Amino acid sequence: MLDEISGLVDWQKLDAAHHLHPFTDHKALHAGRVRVITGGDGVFLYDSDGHKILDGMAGLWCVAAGYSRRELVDAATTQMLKLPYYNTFFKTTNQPAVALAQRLAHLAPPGLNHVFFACSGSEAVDTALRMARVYWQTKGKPEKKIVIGREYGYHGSTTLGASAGGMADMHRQAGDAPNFVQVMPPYWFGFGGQMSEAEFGIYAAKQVEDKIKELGANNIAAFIGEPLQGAGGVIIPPETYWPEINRICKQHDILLIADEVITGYGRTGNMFGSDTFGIEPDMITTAKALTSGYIPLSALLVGDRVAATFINEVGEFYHGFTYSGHPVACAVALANLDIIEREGLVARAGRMGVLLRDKLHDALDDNPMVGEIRGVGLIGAIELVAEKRTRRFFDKRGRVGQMCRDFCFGNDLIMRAVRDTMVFSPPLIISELEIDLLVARVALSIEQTYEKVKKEVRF
Ligand code: PXG
Repeated sequence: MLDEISGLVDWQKLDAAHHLHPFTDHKALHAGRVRVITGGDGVFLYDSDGHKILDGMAGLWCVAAGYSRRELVDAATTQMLKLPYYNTFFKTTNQPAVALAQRLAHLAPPGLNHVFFACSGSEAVDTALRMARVYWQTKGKPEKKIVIGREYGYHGSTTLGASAGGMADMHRQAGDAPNFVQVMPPYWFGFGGQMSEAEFGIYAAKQVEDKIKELGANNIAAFIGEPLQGAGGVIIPPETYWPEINRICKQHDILLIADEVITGYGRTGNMFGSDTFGIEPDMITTAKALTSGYIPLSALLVGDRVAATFINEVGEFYHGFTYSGHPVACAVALANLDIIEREGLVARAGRMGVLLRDKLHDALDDNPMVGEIRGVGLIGAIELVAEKRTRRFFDKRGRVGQMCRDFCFGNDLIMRAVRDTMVFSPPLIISELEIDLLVARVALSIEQTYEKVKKEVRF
């Protein structure tokens, strides 16, 4: 039906008339032209203007297995024909949900053997925060309510997720639930490099401990952190950071929640970011690559101490969603994990990530505006700075990043700009040739940005 009428419809106009987009300034959007994506294949997207675009972001960090995987479509179709929906409330389950829970328990780091399903990363985070509160209530410590997060952290867009994250704009727009505080992120490059990376990792972790001492460990439920901060600009902590956070959480009896909505299922070159960074979490939130984004699904992996409390002591947990354990979503996730395992995408992410960074260094190290290239597995960032030697950022943060992002779009490459940090996270199936294409397009875009910046921006 859509195909038949597509040539007759002004999709841009219709979109502007009725569609409110997420994280969008609509006035600015309507002044320009919305892009209509019509198809996808492998690492490429197609738009209604006939462009073939290299998706350097895997959608929103999620399309691990690439677009147009027939196997995932077949898994959904088969399950839809058999049982399109039933809930997992009221002493009921379904086979795909059981099989997926077992498989995730097997894949998870040691000690996490239970799974709670929801539909989005935000809901998984909300569930984790709720479980943390109920855990402490059950343990006779109801005053343990505060959750510590980090500036630039992103934990989703429900009111609790926005409050747990460290995005000031989101806090301002009603993301201000009580009992959330933030400390500094382990952003070594942004901190200016006065300390060695290892020293800075300890220093950033110490801010968590100082906050605990300030507020009292008896008032704190949990620390929540992404293994690396994705939406905040792919902030990769120094190696010293997470072991110290493990120690601090254990010593002060605080639950540790690793938000792996971006890092889960291979992105960093291990199945979980917790494996890559040596994190020992009580709970892990996952979503995105669990189904490669083909269908909404999230899974909260729950560690034994918390799970045992819920199973043996809590009684009823008054929480859940209509689509928790949705059979079609779980069937797609199982097929997606088959692809990830069969094609060795996790180890491949590690290998291809090294290759990608090597090529980026070759192409960009001489550019005076490139302050740092960093990454782990197939996720990374390029810092654009006003002065390379002193790591000085541009005065008006975000302008140059946006400029560069627009050049990328013009060159048929999707990258995200976070402030003036260009971030990338391509599908894990990206080939060496496609990496060459990505590097060529990003190098060209940065060169074009530099030429424009020289003319227009006061350094
Ligand atoms: N936690 C983390 C670490 C995330 O990255 C969420 C939770 C929330 O997931 P849902 O499925 O509720 O969106 C995320 C999502 C961006 C961008 O522009 C990042 C996300 C979502 C949308 C945009 O970088 N991350």
